[in-house]
Amino acid sequence: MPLNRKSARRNALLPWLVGAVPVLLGLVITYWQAERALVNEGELTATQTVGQIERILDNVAGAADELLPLAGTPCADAQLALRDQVARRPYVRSTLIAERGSLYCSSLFGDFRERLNAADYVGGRLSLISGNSVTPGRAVLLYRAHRDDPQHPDQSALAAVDGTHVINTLNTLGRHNDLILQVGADWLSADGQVQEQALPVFDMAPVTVQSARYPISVHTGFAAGSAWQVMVSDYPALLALLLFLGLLAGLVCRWLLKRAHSPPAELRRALLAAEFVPYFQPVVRSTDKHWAGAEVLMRWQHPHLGLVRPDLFIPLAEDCGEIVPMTRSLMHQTAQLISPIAHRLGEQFHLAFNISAAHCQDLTLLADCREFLAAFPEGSIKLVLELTERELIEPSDVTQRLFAELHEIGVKIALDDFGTGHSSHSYLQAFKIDCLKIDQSFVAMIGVEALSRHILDNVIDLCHKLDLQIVAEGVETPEQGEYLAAQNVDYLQGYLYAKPMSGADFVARLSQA
Ligand code: G
Ligand code: G
Ligand code: MN
Repeated sequence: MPLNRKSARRNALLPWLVGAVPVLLGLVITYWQAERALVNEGELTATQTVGQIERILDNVAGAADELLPLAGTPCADAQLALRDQVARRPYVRSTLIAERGSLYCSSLFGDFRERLNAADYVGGRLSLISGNSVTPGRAVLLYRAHRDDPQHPDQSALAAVDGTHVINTLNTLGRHNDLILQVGADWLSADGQVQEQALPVFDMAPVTVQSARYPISVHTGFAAGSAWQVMVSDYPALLALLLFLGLLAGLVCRWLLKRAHSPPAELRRALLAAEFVPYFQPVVRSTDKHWAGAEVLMRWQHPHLGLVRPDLFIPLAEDCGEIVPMTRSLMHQTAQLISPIAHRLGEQFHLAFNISAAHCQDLTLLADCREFLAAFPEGSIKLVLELTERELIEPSDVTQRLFAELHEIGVKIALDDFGTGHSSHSYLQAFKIDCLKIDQSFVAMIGVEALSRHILDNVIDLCHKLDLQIVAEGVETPEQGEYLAAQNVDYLQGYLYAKPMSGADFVARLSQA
């Protein structure tokens, strides 16, 4: 059924929204997980880095401590011991000894002279420099062992580590993160640069781990967007699954929406919303033109489309079986409208409902008719069911029983659109037909030309021979009405007498009478 534009737009949008929910939710959770993984990774790698650099420092500190007793002795006596440390310790690049603020002997040069400024050493022990005269531009970490007592005034032994060892550690342990070694105000990053300015600021998950044994700390953290990179590189299968789930959710939603708005579902919705209402077209007696009854015609009071004609939705309702509860609803509404004024109606006022093949598959119609009749005082109305001749129903055991029992409770059966189909005498008997409704196409032949009128006369003649009651449909002119009355047609129905009208109008007209 057609929908209005606003709800159509909403229905087109909804699957996208539903599909986006698992994707967005999954992305949020995965992002959060990636972020936590980065924090853990930062803490772990910083701790590992501190441990690794502590091991390097232990190595050089061992050299300095061993050489300290030699501080103060002449360089010629100490030089071999200085070189011995360089040769035996893997991380020691060079060793030196100093006395009273002056370096005087080195493993590389032997005798030499250079100032030693104790204030350059953090805690008097450790200094990070960007290079020295041997390897300018290559970072060096210097460890200093020191003693100062009356026998050994201000004596030091120094051991130097090539920065390359530290830089390698920073590079191997920092996979997603930059690791930085800080010694006092100086810091060394994985690119080998020693700097003194402010430490870089990390956008995400900054961590600092300090050594308990040396005056060093290691900083790490992540650039903004690292969590996204980790998501893409570490969870590709999960992301694919999220997309798949989103797609699935969207498609299922679209399918459900389509089903909910399928024509049969739209009919069910309309039925629940009581949008199928009865209209009434009076049927008059041909003798005095008084109302003898009415045919109940279904109308769909659609919220957006207005009043929908039955030929637009009855075939669909018949196909999907919805016609049975729809007709039941029509009967309920009719009983509610008419039963309060039943005492004002003439004897045996006819109320006719149209039924279709779907009604003849079981006995529910019988129960519906019983319920309808029970709403009225005994004998005040006559219930008529109209079967169309356009589509004849296959007689079966069920129809046999159904129509026999309908007959027993006093329901009359009319054959609608008579003359348009091929009902036989046995068919009329099988369905216990009481009344024939001559199709309006025959009535329209009156006054047109003689040949057509002969066809009508033959149909009327056939009706008389079958000895059944006759209703003529589609009477529009007084000439047609008079002609049919003269031919002893019992009842007349058509615009000449009244058009189909709403329940309220019908009750109002009945009450005036
Ligand atoms: O009322 P009229 O407007 O336009 O009806 C059109 C067709 O719909 C007619 O052939 C009539 O028999 C059929 N029709 C109307 N109401 C019902 C109904 O309640 N049930 C069935 N099966 N057909 C109906
Ligand atoms: O159930 P049936 O097929 O008899 O349906 C009656 C149909 O005929 C309804 O659609 C009703 O609106 C229509 N109808 C009733 N009276 C007249 C009439 O005088 N002229 C025309 N053209 N249609 C009519
Ligand atoms: Mn009818």
